[in-house]
Amino acid sequence: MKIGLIAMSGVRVRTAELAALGVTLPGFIRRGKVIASLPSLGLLTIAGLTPPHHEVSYIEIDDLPDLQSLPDFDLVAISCLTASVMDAYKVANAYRARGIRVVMGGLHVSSLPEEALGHCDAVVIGGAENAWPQLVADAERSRLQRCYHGATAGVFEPSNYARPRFDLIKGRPYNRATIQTSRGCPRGCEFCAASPLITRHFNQKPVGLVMEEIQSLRREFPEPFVELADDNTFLNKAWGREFLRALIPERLRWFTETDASVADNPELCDLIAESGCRQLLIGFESPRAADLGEIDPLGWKQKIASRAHRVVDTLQSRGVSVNGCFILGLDHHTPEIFPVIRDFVLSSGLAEVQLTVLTPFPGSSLYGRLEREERLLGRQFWERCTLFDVNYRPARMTVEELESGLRWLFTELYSVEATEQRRRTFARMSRQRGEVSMQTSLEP
Ligand code: B12
Repeated sequence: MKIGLIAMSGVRVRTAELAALGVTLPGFIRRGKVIASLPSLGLLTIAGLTPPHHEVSYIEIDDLPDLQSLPDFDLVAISCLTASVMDAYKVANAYRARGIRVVMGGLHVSSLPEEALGHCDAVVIGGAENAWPQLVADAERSRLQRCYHGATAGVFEPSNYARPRFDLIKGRPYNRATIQTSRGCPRGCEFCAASPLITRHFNQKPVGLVMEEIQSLRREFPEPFVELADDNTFLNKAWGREFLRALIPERLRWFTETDASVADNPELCDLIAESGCRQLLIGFESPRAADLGEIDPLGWKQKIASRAHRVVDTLQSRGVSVNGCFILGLDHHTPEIFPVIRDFVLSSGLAEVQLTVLTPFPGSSLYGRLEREERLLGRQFWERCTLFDVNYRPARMTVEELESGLRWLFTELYSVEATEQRRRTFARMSRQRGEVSMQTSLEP
């Protein structure tokens, strides 16, 4: 069969003023440009799971093209996130109108399979592992079922695992590529809409397998900038040390998301710096522990909130920049939170900052709670699930106050001056310890 793997790609923001602001704010637009060019690791993994006698093509769709111009296949597999699912449905409908079978999967589809089945022939709930090979065999015999369930445990065991097909993107102009070292996270954050939506367990890839993937990526992209597509890379500190020791000889530049507990482990931090890590993205969510109640049911983030400055200092003094993430519109937030976050960012010396609004993605615990509390603004607001558009009624401010506070904070923290100031502070912090890396930029 000829199988078309279609990724709904690109970054998205609906609120016009924010989109316009993004064009002029260097800190924001720089990160936007850098991340926007990532390929879909999910579909490259699916390509790896496909028996070799099938011909697979990998296509990305950012803005919807003329749907008649899309190439023909025997089977089309579409991957999308919530923000792009409505576009994905249009692509699916167009293919089905031509009599071409369409399969969908990913985080949104796994949360709302019935909705997706209104637009496609079959869905995979969960990861593609342990589902895709059967699905392809069924499609080959024209016996496609409506619903397949992927593995949620043992995802990286040999019976389920396949190496992503990086050869499919060879020569394309990506400025970075993703490798996944783990799937899932046990921290239980209420807003989480990442891989815990597709796996009930924390799955860790053996270090040897990660290194093989890095080698395989390097055959296509000799000097890659690697972004680890994990939710929380260094949950397991012993695994982390083993991985980083293996990574050092590779002399890679890399980035990942993890939690603040890395900073409790000086040896791990030394290895992170030594192995070429340019930046760690860490969710502080709010500077005040008291704000974190609802979103942190296990109390873990509340415990470390008072140590946030030390976390930044521990990593940045080693030359690893920290991208601190803050979520605006938590239930304890009043309009006073905006200057509080600005002051925290400035006083901590954070090299980079990510500001987003609380977003009820379907499938998340947050969505369930806000739905029960009748605080969701409308139904099927999927195109607004961008992390920048407000889709719910905040508890202690109006929607307008949240939107204007976000715009204010954007201009305060993503201006040329603020961005330069953060770079200088980071350079000073890393110099103080005599570390080598002055590189603050995520750009390869
Ligand atoms: C890389 C990445 C991107 C890349 C590439 C996305 C892509 N096409 O895969 C880019 C830069 C384009 C991107 C953009 C955005 N992203 Co993003 N991104 C990520 C990131 C960091 C890693 C995703 C990843 O590679 N996972 C690993 C792969 C292996 O997993 P997977 O894609 O889920 O695929 C598996 C299964 O889901 C399944 N599967 C997936 N697709 C399909 C399709 C079929 C047919 C089948 C059978 C199975 C299947 O099989 C795969 C293997 O098991 C995650 C955060 C994280 N830490 O995970 C956020 C994340 C996915 N992004 C997120 C968001 C919000 C966005 C944006 C809306 C941001 C914005 N404002 O623009 C946009 C939306 C883009 C769009 N067009 O929809 C949210 C998604 C929440 C949600 N439920 O929708 C996440 C979870 C981050 C977060 N803060 O919560 N993103």
